Amino acid sequence: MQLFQMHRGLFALYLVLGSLFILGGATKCTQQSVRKEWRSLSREDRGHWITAVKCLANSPNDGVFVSSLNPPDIAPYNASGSLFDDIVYAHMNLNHRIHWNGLFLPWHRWYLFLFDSLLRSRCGYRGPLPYWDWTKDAADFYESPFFKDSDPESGLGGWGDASKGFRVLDGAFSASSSFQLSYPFPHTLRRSYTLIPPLDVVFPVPGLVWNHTRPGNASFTKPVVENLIDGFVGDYKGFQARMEGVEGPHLNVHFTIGGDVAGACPVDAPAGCISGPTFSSNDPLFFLHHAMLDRVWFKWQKKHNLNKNAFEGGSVQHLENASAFGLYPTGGPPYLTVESELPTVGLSAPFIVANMISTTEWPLCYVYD
Ligand SMILES: [Cu+2]
Repeated sequence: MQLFQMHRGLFALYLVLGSLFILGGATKCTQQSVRKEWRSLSREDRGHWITAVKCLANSPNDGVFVSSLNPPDIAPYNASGSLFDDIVYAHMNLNHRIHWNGLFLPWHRWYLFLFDSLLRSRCGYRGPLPYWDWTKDAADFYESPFFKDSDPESGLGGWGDASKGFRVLDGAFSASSSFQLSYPFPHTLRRSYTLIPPLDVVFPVPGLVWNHTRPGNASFTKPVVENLIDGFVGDYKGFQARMEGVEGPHLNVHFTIGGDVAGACPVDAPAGCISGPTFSSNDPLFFLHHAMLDRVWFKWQKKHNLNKNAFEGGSVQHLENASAFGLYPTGGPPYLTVESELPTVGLSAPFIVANMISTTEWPLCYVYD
């Protein structure tokens, strides 16, 4: 309990210092960390990352979470959840403010930064932040060796067992491991491979036309990513809309994996469980997937001077029908600027969009290999 109080005190101090740094603008990077592809990490480092993630899932939360939106379609906050659960709940609570509007890319960049910072400060992780280059697995996603690492210490595990509600039974995050989830109800990790994600069910925008025969993995091949990085010169809105939209890699990786990372309630879920992108960060794969999306943004930013500091987008998502979504795929008015604040629900010092544009400037200080 004493330790817990001390953490809270330190955290409050951190919040104050963080704010001062932002106001003063005097902080510089002392070094640049290099984020690496999961499979280029040593087995030891993969094990260390997984151990740190499980440590967050077995650490008490800091009692600093502050609700921002309180949307009616999510489970109530669980004050006795773990620190990992608090991170998941931040994504649930803010769902409508951070998807299909201008905050999508900068907010998820902050979210990864927060997760990585906590892995280090609370659970002693010292290795590189891993990303997952799913273009290497797109050709035969189901059979990819990526999903066949069953090592109980360093393996991410594979597909869930259909006869057991798609619970993952192998790898370090298996049902019998210490990795237990709270939201939207207590359960263990699930993955449910889906060749052609039913986008009209999982992304219900009335009137939206999509191709019912197109496998999800067609949306995250190497040529798709190359087109994203090479295209949309100076067109931030076009770049984000393509990445986040129905034909882009963001949704399709989430929904091809299925289960928790798709925010899908299982058939045996208690009443009141509502599917949506909310609890998708339950699966640690979420962070590897979003690090890859972040890397694609990083590469696009480096590709052209006009991309480097590009940012635009609305603050309000428009999923009410296809024509509104077509008009405002990255949000409608009021419009955001780089001075707009990122909602951090008390989990870190406040940041603005401008803090998340350049990865090589404070507070981020990283590059991708
Ligand atoms: Cu998200």
